[in-house]
Amino acid sequence: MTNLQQKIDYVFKVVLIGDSAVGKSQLLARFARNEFSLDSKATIGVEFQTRTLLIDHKTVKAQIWDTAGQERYRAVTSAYYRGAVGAMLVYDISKRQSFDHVAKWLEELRGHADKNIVIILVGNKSDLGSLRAVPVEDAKEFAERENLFFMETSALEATNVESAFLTILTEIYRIISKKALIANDEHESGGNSSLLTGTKIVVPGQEPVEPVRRFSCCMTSAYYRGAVGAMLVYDISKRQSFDHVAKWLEELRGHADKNIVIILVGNKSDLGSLRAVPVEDAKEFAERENLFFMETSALEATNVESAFLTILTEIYRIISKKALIANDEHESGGNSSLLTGTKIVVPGQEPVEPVRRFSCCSS
Ligand SMILES: Nc1nc2c(ncn2[C@@H]2O[C@H](COP(=O)(O)OP(=O)(O)OP(=O)(O)O)[C@@H](O)[C@H]2O)c(=O)[nH]1
Ligand SMILES: [Mg+2]
Repeated sequence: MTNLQQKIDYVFKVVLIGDSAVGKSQLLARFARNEFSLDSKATIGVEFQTRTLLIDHKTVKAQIWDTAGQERYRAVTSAYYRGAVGAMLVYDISKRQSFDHVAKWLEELRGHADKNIVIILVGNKSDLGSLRAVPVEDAKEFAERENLFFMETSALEATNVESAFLTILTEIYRIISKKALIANDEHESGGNSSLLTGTKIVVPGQEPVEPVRRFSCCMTSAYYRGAVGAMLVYDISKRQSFDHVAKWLEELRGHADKNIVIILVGNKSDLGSLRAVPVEDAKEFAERENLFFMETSALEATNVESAFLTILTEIYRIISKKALIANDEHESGGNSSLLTGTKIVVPGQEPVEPVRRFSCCSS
């Protein structure tokens, strides 16, 4: 089976947090690509990498999110934590301060993430034993008190990195597979679920045997969580795909932020001779439902750029207008009616914005 054909059973979002320079990005580089760099640059904004692995004969795609430990580079609103089912809280065993800040990071995490999120405390740079400033016992004790997994790692020597990630992923899998029977979309919607659900990916021809979902099409609300834009696509040469648009829209509106920007896209405009959906029908529908609309051809590269730019520009317009009233309090809870996205901070262009609720963590 090639990678492209691989069936993915679950996607688990895991976030990395902890002070700057403790090695978050290098732990991720080691886990995702088996790479390590000594002159790793401080992370700016948000990045993520994925690795697909097998757990209990299921294909799990780990989507690991990494952000800056430095406050001024952090892009973190609650959007960073939204949908996360696991977290790796990293300190540097040779930097006492990075361990002293762990409680603050945990507070931030618990304030923003799903309450059942699986957390592992990681003491990185175990290769620097001679410079140790945090006794293993202190960290163990803290982890036990706070009910966290705990492990010391070295991204440099590739010690326990695999093991640390596998510990969270396996625990997430254990919880989710146990809860699969009681999980349903009603519990999940709202983004504040007490169920740890992850994202179950349904691949055509490989539908899992499970209770019928509210919409026979598609996915769980985890897919929509945090989305600020949506492209609803049909095929202009397949009437049925247009007839289903209303169903997709209903699902979208039932799961996503109410201010999500939506564009209806009639794709395969190159197949004009096989047209089964008149432009007018689609335009009318889009107007009635207050959607943007465009016909595209991915094959001929017609309007594709334009369609994506239409949503992105509209999202930007709304967000920049709302920036003045948006704040973390509104966002937290994941049920915000504000379209907030994730603010990415670019070096040399730090935004002037109110000090965040947690001043913790970077020196
Ligand atoms: N000795 C040693 N150095 C490490 C290890 N992991 C990371 N480093 C080094 O520590 C420095 C910081 O690593 P990063 O991964 O960039 O740190 P970070 O936590 O992502 O920092 P921010 O992006 O600023 O939050 C780099 O020079 C890395 O090479 C490790 O296991 N052992
Ligand atoms: Mg980093």
